[in-house]
Amino acid sequence: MCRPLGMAAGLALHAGSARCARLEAQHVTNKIVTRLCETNSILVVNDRFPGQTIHVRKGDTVFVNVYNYGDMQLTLHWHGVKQPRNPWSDGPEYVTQCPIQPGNNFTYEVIFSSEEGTVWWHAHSDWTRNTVHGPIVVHPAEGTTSPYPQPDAEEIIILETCLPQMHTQSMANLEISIIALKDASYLKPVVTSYIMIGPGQTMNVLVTANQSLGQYYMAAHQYYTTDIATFDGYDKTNVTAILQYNGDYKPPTTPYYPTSMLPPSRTTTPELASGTS
Ligand SMILES: [Cu+2]
Repeated sequence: MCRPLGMAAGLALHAGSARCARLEAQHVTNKIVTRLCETNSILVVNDRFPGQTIHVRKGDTVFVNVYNYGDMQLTLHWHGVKQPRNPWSDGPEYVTQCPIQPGNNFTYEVIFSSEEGTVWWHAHSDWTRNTVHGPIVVHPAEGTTSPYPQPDAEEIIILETCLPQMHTQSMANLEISIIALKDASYLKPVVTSYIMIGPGQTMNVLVTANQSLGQYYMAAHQYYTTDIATFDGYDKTNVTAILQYNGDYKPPTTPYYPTSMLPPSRTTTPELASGTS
């Protein structure tokens, strides 16, 4: 028997017992958001941007009721969720369903089968995905644990972009182990000082806090896969955040910045070898 769960605290679901959860698309044209000095009215779900994190367990089946109170049609897609033999809840508009019209609702049956890690959900109609999206954290099934050391803390970092570009991200001197490269599939840990992530991709990484107490920048920039000279029409500002140690220390005047760890942008266009065939 399904019963609705409150969405304010996210979805807390347990393996073996399919329970209902409800997402509402509301106040679609009324949410005024200011980012980078620009104020706009945007489409949001449950009045939040980015959208809320949905927590599930591997093996869960989640029913999501979508109520479209906005003025644009949309669908929701569960990015990275394989949903074997369940295409009718996959979400691509005009492929497996018609868009949910304003004033209508639709219930998705989302089957979490083999995924474990972080994936995400997003709208799938025109540009609605720009603002209608959020993370999905698939926890290990009840009674099981992940094959990696349990971290002291967990954070979700979303890199927003309006460009279909790769990004590289680094955390000053902190060791990063990639444990899931794509769509919540575990892999043998890859130790690195930076990650390269593509549009729509999710990664699970373990960060080892092996530096002295202090504040450290994490930084990301776009990675250009063609002639960099052609990309001069927009802002290339790096995106940064500060990772801060707890404890008793005098913060540096400027947090450490991972300049040397971010690989340079460069063309990856294949070059023809000359003189050989
Ligand atoms: Cu997607």
